[in-house]
Amino acid sequence: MPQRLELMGVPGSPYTRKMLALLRYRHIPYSVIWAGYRVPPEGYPRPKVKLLPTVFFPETDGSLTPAVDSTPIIRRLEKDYAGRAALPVDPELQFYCDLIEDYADEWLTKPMFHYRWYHAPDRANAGPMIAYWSVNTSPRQDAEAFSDQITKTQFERLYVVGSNEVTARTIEDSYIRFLRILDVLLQIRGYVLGARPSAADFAIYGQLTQLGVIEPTSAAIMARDFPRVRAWVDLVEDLSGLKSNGAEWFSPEEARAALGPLLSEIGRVYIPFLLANAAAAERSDGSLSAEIDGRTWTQPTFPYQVKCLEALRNSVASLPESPKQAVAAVLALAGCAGLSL
Ligand SMILES: N[C@@H](CCC(=O)N[C@@H](CS)C(=O)NCC(=O)O)C(=O)O
Repeated sequence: MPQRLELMGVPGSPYTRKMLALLRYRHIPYSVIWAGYRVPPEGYPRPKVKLLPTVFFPETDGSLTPAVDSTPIIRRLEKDYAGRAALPVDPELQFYCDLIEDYADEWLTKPMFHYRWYHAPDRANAGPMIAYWSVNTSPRQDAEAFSDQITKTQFERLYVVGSNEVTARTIEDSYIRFLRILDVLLQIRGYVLGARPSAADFAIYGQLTQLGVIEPTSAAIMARDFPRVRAWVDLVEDLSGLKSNGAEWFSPEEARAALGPLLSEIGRVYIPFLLANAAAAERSDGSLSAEIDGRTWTQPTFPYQVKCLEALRNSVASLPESPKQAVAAVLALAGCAGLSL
């Protein structure tokens, strides 16, 4: 029996939910360690960077190797486990999967963090949830104290994702536009890249498990105006029973037609942000200021997202000639030309 993969995470972590749904779909045996304080249990190795989820890979000598960052972990699992792949084989579709997964992980997480901590009713909801996700048996007094502390800390960290009075409208408008685009896209074949789920679907699902379920303000918008998307979140929770036989990906031609609106949305908000972030890092500026969606966007420079831009550019550059030309045309049309050097 293959040893079960062990994953440490919390229900309130969009990336934890992304990974759990992917493991279920791919029939990869796993155990989840609910660890609120991101501290591995006794006897487990600590990852270099404390991030949730942390996946513990079993080594042949019985030891465990901790890994963080869902994107490279998913690509390792594609190699380690056969069948029910979550990455398309076609190089052009694989690029769209890389781009949309990154947009969900790095931009959609801005509305997720914003809607959790910006508005008072959402803050009042999130604090206690995090307290009881961490220690569900916690005496009420302790939970309230932890809730107050984490609420204060996270509220004061809103600027890290760029959430402030000026950008609040930019963030909230981008969330609603995304839901409208996803609602239309899902009608075509049920998932973002065809009739079977991809890493991009699980990344989107991860953020929507919070935006559409936990945060009252964003969840109310999704339930009222986009019930299809709200229902989709529950379906993707567990796709272990989904029969993948014959369920096909879009052809490159179908993908170009279907993904236009989503790629334009990525070109409208995420790519301008990525380029401004990389330029600020290049200048060793501690913060970036850019125009996004007609409003000023200011936030601290984010080194990890400089790597995201590099990875996306490498993903374009490593495409075979003919898909590369097709992708370059699609990116230019969508305002994402900054990805193809
Ligand atoms: N790129 C990482 C992001 C993981 C991440 O940021 N996780 C959050 C919880 S959702 C975390 O651990 N944040 C650490 C912190 O808030 O300091 C992934 O895809 O796994």
